[in-house]
Amino acid sequence: MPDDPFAQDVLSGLTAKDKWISSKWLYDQAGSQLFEDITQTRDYYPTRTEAAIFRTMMGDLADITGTGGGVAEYGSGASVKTRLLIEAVKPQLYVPLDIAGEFMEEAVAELSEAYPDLAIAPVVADFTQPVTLPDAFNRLERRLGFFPGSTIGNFEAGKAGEFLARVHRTLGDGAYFLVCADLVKDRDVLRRAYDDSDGVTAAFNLNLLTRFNRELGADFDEAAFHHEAVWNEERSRIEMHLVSDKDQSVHIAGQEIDFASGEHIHTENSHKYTPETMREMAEGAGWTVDRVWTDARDWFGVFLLKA
Ligand code: SAH
Ligand code: AVI
Repeated sequence: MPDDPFAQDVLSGLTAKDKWISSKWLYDQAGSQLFEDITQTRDYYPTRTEAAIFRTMMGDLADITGTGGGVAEYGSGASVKTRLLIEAVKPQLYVPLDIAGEFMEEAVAELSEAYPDLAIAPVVADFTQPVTLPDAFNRLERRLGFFPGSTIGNFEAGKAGEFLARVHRTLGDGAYFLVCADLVKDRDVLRRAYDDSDGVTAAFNLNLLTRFNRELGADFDEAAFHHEAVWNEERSRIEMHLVSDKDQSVHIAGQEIDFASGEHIHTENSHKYTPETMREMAEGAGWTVDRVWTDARDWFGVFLLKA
């Protein structure tokens, strides 16, 4: 087995009986940009629904949490919606945290230009593991965690609760955590959002194979796989898969992997919650639910948790 965690994860996922890859590996430089492109498609409703909720509630949030403290954002990506939060809660320190370091660096450069007085201390880390926030953040009296985008949905159901408990320990007593989750809705709306008519989500998913070729010396033919999005009713989640169009063998990190025609690589879960299932999970992880904001259609929920 190679030392690199990416190579190890990919090899163990592709040699499993049911092939799978953790969705955290979708975010290389190209994948991070493709996600931003998804947010601009007509079919992907979560980002614009969430941003519309933010525009209505950020003033109330600032009244509750106070201003001038620290904000730590998990999976910050391009930090676009963060601006609405920064302008309302006026933090003195912003800690973006992401696995995609280079993409985050570019986002930080743009934010520094827009907010020259804001101190920014980026952390490159994998939040499926324990993470350490900078001392300068931990020392602040007002600490607010921020987890937008419904990225909580990308954890396995049990792992999302474990993550919330870990963040509770990391942020500490008296902290707040603003967690945003996409809610259960009509399955056709969901399916379209994950198989958009512009093909951007398909490109985002297939980019994983391009990444394997570039970073792991693999020889995937991207044209011999296609993107599929399926709603799993029992588990309340949209799943992304890459499906092999034929019997084929692929080489990766010194191993040969066989694919039967129609065989799947499961590449992402996107769980959809209800206000009740989110509350239950947050309380199980030691949080109190302070406020919940949704849109008029109840498509998306913004949950303010208090430690
Ligand atoms: N917060 C932004 C981006 C969401 S996309 C928004 O709401 O639009 C998900 C982000 O989480 C990406 O930037 C991705 O790189 C990051 N991410 C995914 N898995 C991660 C992990 N395990 N650890 C840290 N960051 C992760
Ligand atoms: C980042 N995450 C919340 C997105 C989602 O909706 O699960 C990633 C994504 N996958 C396909 N489209 C968008």
